[in-house]
Amino acid sequence: MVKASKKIWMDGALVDWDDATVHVLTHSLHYGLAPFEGIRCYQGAKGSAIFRLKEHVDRLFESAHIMMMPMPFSKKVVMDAIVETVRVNQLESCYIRPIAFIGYGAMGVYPGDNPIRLAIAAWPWGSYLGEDALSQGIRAKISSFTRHHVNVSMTRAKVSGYYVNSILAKWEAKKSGYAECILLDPDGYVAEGTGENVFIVSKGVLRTTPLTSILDGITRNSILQLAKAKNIPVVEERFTRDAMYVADEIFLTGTAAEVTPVRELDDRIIGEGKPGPVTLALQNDFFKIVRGEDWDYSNWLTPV
Ligand code: PPE
Repeated sequence: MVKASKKIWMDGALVDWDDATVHVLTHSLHYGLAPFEGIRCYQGAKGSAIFRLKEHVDRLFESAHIMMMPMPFSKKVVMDAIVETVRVNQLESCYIRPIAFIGYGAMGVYPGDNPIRLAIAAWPWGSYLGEDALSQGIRAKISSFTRHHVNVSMTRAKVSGYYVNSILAKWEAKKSGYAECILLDPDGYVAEGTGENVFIVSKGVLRTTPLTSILDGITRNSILQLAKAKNIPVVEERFTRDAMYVADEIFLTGTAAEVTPVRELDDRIIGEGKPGPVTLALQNDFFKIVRGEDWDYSNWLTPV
């Protein structure tokens, strides 16, 4: 159950949590076109700060642009509104969900000039993939569902409707007793998790899927930068599921999932069956940065 906070920002004003409702004929509810973001705010030594706010707002606007949805507010207004939403709710660390959607008006797939609306909610959200996921790693499977073909879904856009694919895959994984699954692209190469990007470490080289059939994850981008700063060789190229089976380490990245090690894939133990050294080093760097303990990356944080 989501833990309610006090206020939600809707179309330019803060309303009470319980009043943030929409009409049942809201266009996006029927046809799934709602660009959204997931952002985290962390409590650190110097107070709370939002991680890579600008990049998340840029991606929200890119998603809307891809979907031919003119955003009703400027980026500056949206960034300020996100900070304000965290502040009024007096949340020290939280997850922030801005969502743009097509409102009430015409029905039918052509949205015409229905209003474009924007809401921003924030609530406390702990570990995404279970209690010990970050420290022990998770058990994952390869999904029987295929990730979107790039000319069926615009995978660079983070849009609600695309998550039907993720929900189906997640159900299958959970029902089979796994914490998460990884989807392959239509050519059979590794794509991404239901809500995470995928990394493998093989013989000291860090590999991740290229941006062809996946969401351009902001955590992924952060990890790539951190790995380069550590002089870890990094390759962005396609790889197969069996390359994952024989990898020394696997981990998933995402705003919600943060940096989650994978200790088992399709019932095969990965590496030593526990988070590996490269994963742990990058995870450690990541958490230091989000908690404001690494000044080199203070420009990734927006104080609340
Ligand atoms: N791929 C997908 C499909 C995805 O949904 C996410 C984020 C990522 C990669 C990683 O992107 P980034 O957060 O920018 O590093 N998934 C969001 C939604 C999760 C949910 O269940 O809701 C998230 O992590 O906020």
